[in-house]
Amino acid sequence: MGHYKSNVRDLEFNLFEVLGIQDRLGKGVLAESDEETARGVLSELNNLATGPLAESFEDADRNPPVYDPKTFSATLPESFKKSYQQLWDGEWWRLGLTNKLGGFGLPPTVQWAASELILGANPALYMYMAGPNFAMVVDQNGTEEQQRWAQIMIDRAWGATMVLTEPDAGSDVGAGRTKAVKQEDGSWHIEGVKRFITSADQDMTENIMHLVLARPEGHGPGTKGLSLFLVPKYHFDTNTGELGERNGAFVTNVEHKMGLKVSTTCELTFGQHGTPAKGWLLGEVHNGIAQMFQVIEYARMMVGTKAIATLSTGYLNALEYAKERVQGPDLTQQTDKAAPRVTITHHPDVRRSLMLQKAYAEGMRAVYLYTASFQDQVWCQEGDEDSLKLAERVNDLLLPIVKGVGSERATEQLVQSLQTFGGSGFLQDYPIEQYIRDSKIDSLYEGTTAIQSMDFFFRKIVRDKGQALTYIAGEITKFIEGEAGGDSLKKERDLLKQALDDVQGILGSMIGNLTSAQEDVKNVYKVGQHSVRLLMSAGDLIIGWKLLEQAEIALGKLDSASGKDKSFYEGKVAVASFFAKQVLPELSARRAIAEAADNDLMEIDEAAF
Ligand code: ST9
Ligand code: FAD
Repeated sequence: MGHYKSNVRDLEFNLFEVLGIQDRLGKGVLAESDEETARGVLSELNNLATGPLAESFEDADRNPPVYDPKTFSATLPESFKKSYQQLWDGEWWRLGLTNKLGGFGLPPTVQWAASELILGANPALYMYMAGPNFAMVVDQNGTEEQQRWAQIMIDRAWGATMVLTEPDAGSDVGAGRTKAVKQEDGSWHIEGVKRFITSADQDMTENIMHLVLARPEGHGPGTKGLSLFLVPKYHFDTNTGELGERNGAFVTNVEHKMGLKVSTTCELTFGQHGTPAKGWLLGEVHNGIAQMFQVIEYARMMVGTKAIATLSTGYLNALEYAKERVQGPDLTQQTDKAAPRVTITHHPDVRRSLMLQKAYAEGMRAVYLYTASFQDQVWCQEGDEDSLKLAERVNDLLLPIVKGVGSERATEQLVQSLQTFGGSGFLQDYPIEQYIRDSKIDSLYEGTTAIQSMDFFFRKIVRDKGQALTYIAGEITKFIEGEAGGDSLKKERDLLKQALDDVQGILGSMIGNLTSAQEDVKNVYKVGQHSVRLLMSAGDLIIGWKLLEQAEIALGKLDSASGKDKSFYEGKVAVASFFAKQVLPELSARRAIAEAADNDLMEIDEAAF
């Protein structure tokens, strides 16, 4: 058996029993698909993920890519290339594409559920497969000529990258200094050094299209002065795609990392090795940061899903181990030295930890699929203009939760998965130590958690005038007032109500501080001190709500269920109740902290740290 333990049952529960996505299938852009197609995709991909894709996960970690500075090239391990080829040959890259570009005609909910399987089995494979998806952004924003390039990118299976970060411009993308100089033939010469660029070199595709942010000469400061350029590794015949001369974008280093080693993280140097780095302005318009955010939004969803996928397999590995590991007597017999030894699932603390891992793995899965359901509405262009706008806003509001909360909770709970293994978890005999190393990056790239929290508060709540948030709060209130789950979930609904009130309390105090910053600007520091607290608390609230919603559905099915299904539904009720009772009350303490905000922290002399 490989390392990857998937949870197709839970994916299907979310898609068909909770979200009811089958009602959307078979119509409009989804005309070609039905429930059977969607289930078939998950089942087929699950076989591939748990088998050939997972197979190279460990080998590619122990034998990472090799960089050759003489040729500016990176060579990937053979085992990994084999997995990639199988993924590519199965045409799974079509999953995320529109029908126009040759997609399977499945909605984002199914696309992301399927993505979880690849991301849990071997996440770097997914990232190297960015070419077709990035081509879609080129197609959507490009000139007629560039739309042809997008088709070439897909037809010829090219790789692609997103190129923002520089040594002095990480979170602060607008500090980027890479410049673009217009040429007489309409192209641009790009000059500068970018760093930490994922997949900027590999030996699996004949070409790589870099999507690069650079500042045209004379343009203003900040992100708004940046434009997006298409910079291919090799020039190509724009009619046939045949490769030509090498372009002047060279990988000048590949980083040595804590984890996710097979995913190359590259320094990418433009125009400094005797060959100009030629680029073409996307869509011939200077709108770089907005165009790049189309890629970023996709990538943030991907990073959150990757983290959650890893937590899920971490939990399921820990659960399997705990069911077999015998250690110590039952706590009720601790004084009896001759008492029989029990499996560690009998110990209250192990049960607590496993149930918390399950809560975050399944709760965050519910959140990312709920988020994707708003993407479904947009994908299908369902509803009037107002409801489409609302769907976009709600998706935008939830993205920092999927990415920021998903990655933070995965990191934290994977440490608990390792703990379940005792000392054995520390060994490379089990996959958990690699999971921890490989998933730590998720809270860092695509905007750190602090950046996600500021995006959540300033852009997705304040700038949105609370519209998306009001919708979510309304849905939670409806759930509570509708007495979902009847008497069986009464206590839990009360706890959810209190949690909603607490998050509103945290938010209220932050809005108050923001408003008072008009008189004393330093009050905005109080907002900055608590923005991650708000993000994590909103995450817990939505996880708690989604778990209870699942519990309500499970309660309705328990009577007629038997065997594995019965256990599955019992687990749904148990985990929701556990989370409501053991996690949600923590929000009251967090609220008290936020409401007592002061600026003492900001007054402390740096030397005193
Ligand atoms: C990175 C890559 O880290 C990591 C891994 C990559 C892997 C790639 C592979 C992808 C997978 C694909 C695989 C497909 C396979 C498919 C297979 C299927 C099975 N939303 O607030 P302002 C825009 S890359 C939307 O003033 P500042 C907006 O246009 C590096 N737009 O910002 C706005 O204008 P306006 C990642 C947004 O103060 C403008 O920006 N790096 C949003 O100038 C200015 O906004 C980062 O993420 C948004 N949320 O700049 C950087 N926010 O306001 C993190 C802004 O008029 N730093 N815009 O609408 C930040 O995000 C900063 O907050 C900042 C601040 C740069 C935006
Ligand atoms: P910094 O921005 O210097 O942040 C350092 C710390 O300060 C963080 O804790 C951060 O949260 C905090 N901080 C910074 N600014 C603020 C603020 N205003 N308020 C509060 N806290 C703040 N980039 C690409 O363009 N393309 C890629 O493909 C890509 N892939 C990557 C792959 C890997 C493995 C890595 C490590 C990075 C990758 N990146 C990529 C870059 C990545 O997006 C950045 O590392 C990330 O955005 C953070 O920037 P930084 O590392 O410069 O940290």
